[in-house]
Amino acid sequence: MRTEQARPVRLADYRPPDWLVDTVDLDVSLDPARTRVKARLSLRPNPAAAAPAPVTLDGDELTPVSVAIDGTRLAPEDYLATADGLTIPQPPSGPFVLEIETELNPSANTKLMGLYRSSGNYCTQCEAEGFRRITYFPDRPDVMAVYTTRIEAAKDEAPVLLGNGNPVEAGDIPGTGRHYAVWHDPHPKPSYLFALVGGRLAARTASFTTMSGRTVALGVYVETGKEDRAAYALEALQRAMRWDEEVFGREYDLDVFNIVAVADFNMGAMENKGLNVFNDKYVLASTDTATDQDFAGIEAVIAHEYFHNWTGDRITCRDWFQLCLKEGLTVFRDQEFSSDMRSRPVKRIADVRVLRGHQFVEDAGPLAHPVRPEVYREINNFYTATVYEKGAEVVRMLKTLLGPEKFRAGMDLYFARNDGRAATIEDFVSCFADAGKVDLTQFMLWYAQAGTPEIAVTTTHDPHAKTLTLELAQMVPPTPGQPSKAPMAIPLALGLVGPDGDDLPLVLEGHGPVERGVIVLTKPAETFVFTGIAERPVPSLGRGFSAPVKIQADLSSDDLRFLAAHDSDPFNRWQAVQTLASSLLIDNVAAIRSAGNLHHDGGLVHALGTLLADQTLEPAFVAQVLSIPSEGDIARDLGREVDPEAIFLARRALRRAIGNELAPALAATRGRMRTGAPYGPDAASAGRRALANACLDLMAAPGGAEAIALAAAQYAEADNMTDRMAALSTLSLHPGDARENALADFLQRYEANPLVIDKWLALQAMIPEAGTLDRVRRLTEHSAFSLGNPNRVRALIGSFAQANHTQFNRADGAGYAFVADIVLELDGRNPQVAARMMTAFRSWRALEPARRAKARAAIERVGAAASLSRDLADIVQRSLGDA
Ligand code: B3K
Ligand code: ZN
Repeated sequence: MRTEQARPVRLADYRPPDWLVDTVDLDVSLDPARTRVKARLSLRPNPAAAAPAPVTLDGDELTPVSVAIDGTRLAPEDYLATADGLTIPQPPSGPFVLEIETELNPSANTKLMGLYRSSGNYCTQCEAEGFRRITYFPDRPDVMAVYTTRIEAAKDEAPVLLGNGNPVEAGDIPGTGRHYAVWHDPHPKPSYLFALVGGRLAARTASFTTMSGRTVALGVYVETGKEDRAAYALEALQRAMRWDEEVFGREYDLDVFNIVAVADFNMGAMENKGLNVFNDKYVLASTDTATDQDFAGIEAVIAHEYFHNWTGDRITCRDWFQLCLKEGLTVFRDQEFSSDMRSRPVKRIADVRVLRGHQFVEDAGPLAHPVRPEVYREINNFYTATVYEKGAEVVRMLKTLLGPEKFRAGMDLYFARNDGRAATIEDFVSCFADAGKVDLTQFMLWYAQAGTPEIAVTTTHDPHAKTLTLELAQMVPPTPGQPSKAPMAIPLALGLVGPDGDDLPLVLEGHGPVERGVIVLTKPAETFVFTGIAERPVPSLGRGFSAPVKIQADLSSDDLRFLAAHDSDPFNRWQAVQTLASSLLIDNVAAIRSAGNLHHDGGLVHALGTLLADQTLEPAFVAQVLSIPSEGDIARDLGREVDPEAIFLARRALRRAIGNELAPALAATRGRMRTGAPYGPDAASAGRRALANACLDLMAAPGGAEAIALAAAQYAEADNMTDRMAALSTLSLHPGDARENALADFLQRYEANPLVIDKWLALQAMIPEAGTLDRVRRLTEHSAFSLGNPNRVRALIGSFAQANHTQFNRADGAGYAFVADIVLELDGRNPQVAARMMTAFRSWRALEPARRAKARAAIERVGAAASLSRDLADIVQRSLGDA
């Protein structure tokens, strides 16, 4: 095999399909190595297309068996079938029925795209282009058809057979040991939403009564024996279904909704119509196997996939450039759901941490791309933080600009106008322009321009005129293929906090009161004058993180401490502490690099102490405040000349200072938070655990024997995974017997549970010590590890490459070389996962010169390998592309 030459696909080249498919009848006879697929497609020429055209269908690694038109088998000269396509040069001029038979080997499918096996069970993954690995098809989302699927299998191998839509019929095939089931999905859908499952599975079931009184049978299917860990997922599904009715007016539309959890899955989960297939990481949970974070993740992903039923399935994407149409919107919806189920401010802080930690980083490097890309070589590489998380921010900005009522009206209009369609971003945004009677032309730049806008703010108070003047300048940095940018429409939610801590009325000179506290920047530079301001207030800018931008304001440390104590916006209270910590850390990184003395910020530690002592605050919020900027945050704020070792040392010094200076307060708070109540995964008790464990971690930061012993005791005595894992994570930062004993104990306790062992792999991969690379190398040989399972790879290799800044970026380059070797090995087996691992190099240009050269060499070595998948080649080429 040679490196696959990928032709770029461009949005500008979009053409409607030549042929439409009205119905698809599939007959799939499952067999480990020889699965037979008979597809019966009713085709008709697309009235919207040009002249009569040949039929060209996509395929990928297919073995054709036969082709027939209207019941007559085609002679070999009448068609061309290869592994990757089927062409019928002279099809009938009108509608016809095309029958195709293919043969597949699901057991040999290590790419986990198309039909494959996981723990012996059969399952499918078709998004983005996996259906073409099952049968020849116009595998593009604007071809929507009604599917009927007959699945047949050996009864002992696959007693459970599931498909999209509603069950129609099932029965035995006498004398063969085989049985079948027929499923019919009345809703036209694109091929990427097709799914089938067959296997030895057990279900937890429930029913849901929709807002109009219909009954839906719900099932969460897991590998037999794991059903007691599926209860939380099922409850989360019921909550999500109710919430979508209440908040978006969206009702479910089939008689059944099934979820199947599988152990081998390339991503989190998949929204196939009526049959969601999940990575079991986002289904299985119990008190002693899952952390609070796992429970929250399950709730969010279950909801996300369910919400796709309307935003993705009923209204799908015209083409893959429109991916954010369903993903950004559905992430926004799941964020809102979690906010309503849990704490809104804490959820917002957590989401912004993720956005900055992944999307801002992506936006600042060679893989930056717009929320709606204009070109791709491999679409699977565009399921990114930009499309998902920044895409969600863009939807959120629409809500901020329009206000909640008009936003809801815009959503209603979107559903009404586009139900059953394959839509575009223009279709979406025009609904908000119409419902809100606003011009969103400039707003569309959020979809087209990559890069994180930067806003510089200067404030001037004039006590005589009683005005506060904000001068704002915006700049969008250049990104690959986009050297210069136009100014964006940026909603900036703000407040002016008066000396007593209360918000002052916002009245704009020449305009009057500011509606909902939101001003909109549209020009490169502009000035806003607020009137009636007698005393100098402290501006609180970008409240609730109203836009995905970086704000550089001329606020003093005193101002920031004031906001930390008084801002009515909890997000900006948290942000004020982060900003204070970040500037100290950046100073100290410079000090370390020039062998100077470290600075101390007593004011910052005091501010933390005040927040810690404030018992009116939500514990989960205080936990977020205590969690100072990560190494990744500091690297991103620096943006250049990144020296991960200096960053680590500066951060460790601050954590030690906090741990030392606030020791009694931390211990007291931890004591208060540990109520001894039995474990429950609810947000309030999770928040108490988060705060208790944040305290423990800081208490142990200075490395004192007493605190380490406390962590060891918590590890040993914990009655839930959250507390046990938190203690282990604290211990992992302190070399010694306590750590090694706990790690050994953990393996022994949870050996039989791969999802729990993933935590053990990940934690060790993140230890910031020189010995870690050897440890990770040894772990790749461990029986608990397998390159064939994406969860194991992400836990061990992903954590090392993406979350261990000092060791992946070892000065000797050995971390880079190791990851490059693994990526090359993985690529032959699972290109999607290999490409994902390779994105760990995406910030290489920001490194200091010595590391930069070593990282570049590793990327170039991967690029020079004899045969690369299209997925990996694309990441390598773009990583090395012009800055
Ligand atoms: N739509 C899927 C992701 C598919 C990824 C294909 N490479 C899950 C989701 O976003 O809900
Ligand atoms: Zn999604």
